[in-house]
Amino acid sequence: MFRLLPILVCAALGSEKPNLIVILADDHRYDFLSCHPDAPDFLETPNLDRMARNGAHLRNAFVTTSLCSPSRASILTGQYMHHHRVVDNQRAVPKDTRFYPEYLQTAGYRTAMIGKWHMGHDNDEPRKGFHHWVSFQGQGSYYDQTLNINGERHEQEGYTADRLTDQAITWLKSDRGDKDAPFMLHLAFKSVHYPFQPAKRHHGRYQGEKIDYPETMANSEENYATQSRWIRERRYGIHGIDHMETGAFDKDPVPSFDELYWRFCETVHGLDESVGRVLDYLDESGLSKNTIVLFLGDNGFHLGEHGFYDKRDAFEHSIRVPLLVYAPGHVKAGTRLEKMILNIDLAPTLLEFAGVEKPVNTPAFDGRSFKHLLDGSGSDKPWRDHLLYEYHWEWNFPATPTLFAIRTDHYKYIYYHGLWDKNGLYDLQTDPHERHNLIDVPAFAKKKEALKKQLFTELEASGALDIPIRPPKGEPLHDRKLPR
Ligand SMILES: [Ca+2]
Repeated sequence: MFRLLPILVCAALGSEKPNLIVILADDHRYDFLSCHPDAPDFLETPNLDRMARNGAHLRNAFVTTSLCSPSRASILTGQYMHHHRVVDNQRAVPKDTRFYPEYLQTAGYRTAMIGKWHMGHDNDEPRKGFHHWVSFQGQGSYYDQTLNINGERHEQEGYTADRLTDQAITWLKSDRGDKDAPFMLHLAFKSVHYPFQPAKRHHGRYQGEKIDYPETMANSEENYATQSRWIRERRYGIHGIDHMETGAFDKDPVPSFDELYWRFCETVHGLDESVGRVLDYLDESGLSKNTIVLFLGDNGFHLGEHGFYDKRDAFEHSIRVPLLVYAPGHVKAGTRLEKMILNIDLAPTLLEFAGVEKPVNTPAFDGRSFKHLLDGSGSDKPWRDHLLYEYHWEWNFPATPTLFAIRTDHYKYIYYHGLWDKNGLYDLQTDPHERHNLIDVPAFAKKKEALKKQLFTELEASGALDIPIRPPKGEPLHDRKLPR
């Protein structure tokens, strides 16, 4: 009997691979968690706070490209945009793309994708790697969204985040097939992407609350004195706060910033409720003992910083994302991580938690596993001290140029490609709002040159300088509005 024990232990461990749930929010700012010191005072996200309190808050999480489709592709491939080649929001993924859920599926996991896919506008059909598929075309809508469920379209009524949560809980409860197999769920919400539409029960919840406008929002000489010219110019387009979402014509009045801000917060609150329903089910069913739940955003979002609205650029509010992990059996409550974690790190991390090796002859991950930082098994090991960021100019939204950036804990250097304009250099410790561009300050000339050299050495070695130019596609929102 005694001799059999190791075999039994192995079998037991083998059957207890952790379940994995990734909850992906759209355009959710890193600081819009009510437990974050910079959150608006009135914002309530009790369930995200609960994840942070009972799990880990990774306080320096970033994307390597701040745009929906490229970032989603990075999360699912573990690769930079220049490797997976989903370079804008207009095109489907290349045919040979490999997503990490495929590897989990091969290793015996039951896998589901529920929610917004948005890599290619026109196709809601099931993609490989998932046993169960619930999605819709492109951006989808906040209400009455028809869902493609495993190849068949089903009309839905009500708030899309609620319906997607219903779908997720039903799958967890009864539809995931072999209950002894571990599972992986990718649950991607439309919330909180524009046009911010809260659930009807939340509409107006924050109306009239005091908004703390960012320091860099005003169209003042002080704010733009040292900045590249394109930054001020962006105010006069669809992604500037003076003309946001005015479409192809210079409509008047411009939508109210305050109204958009309140609706954004109310939409975040509804998203938080959905997260709470998933966590409640996991706790009630006992699944949370062996399930790793990650919550993150696909990119950041400006609400007035630098006069911006939207994302894409390399400033902090564009590239930072919220990242929380709730995994009672694996991650200690109250864990706080300050190290820089990237969207390309998710796939290798989840595979390591699952004990699944990436199959041979599959594309290399650019990211690295942060499992040892989360579970404390190697928190003293060396970790990255900088990140690389890339964004390619988009025909549809031309205000933001092609750019490359390198960010350390102390400095950020931003190179703008193809512009007769200044580049950017910011001291993040003395100037966290990135208002003072140091690019022309002689005392920082050596720092600037060193970061530029490092940026281009690493981009070139990785193959990132081979920028694809593709035929323009989709609606151009080129209009440059009049200053107001
Ligand atoms: Ca997004």
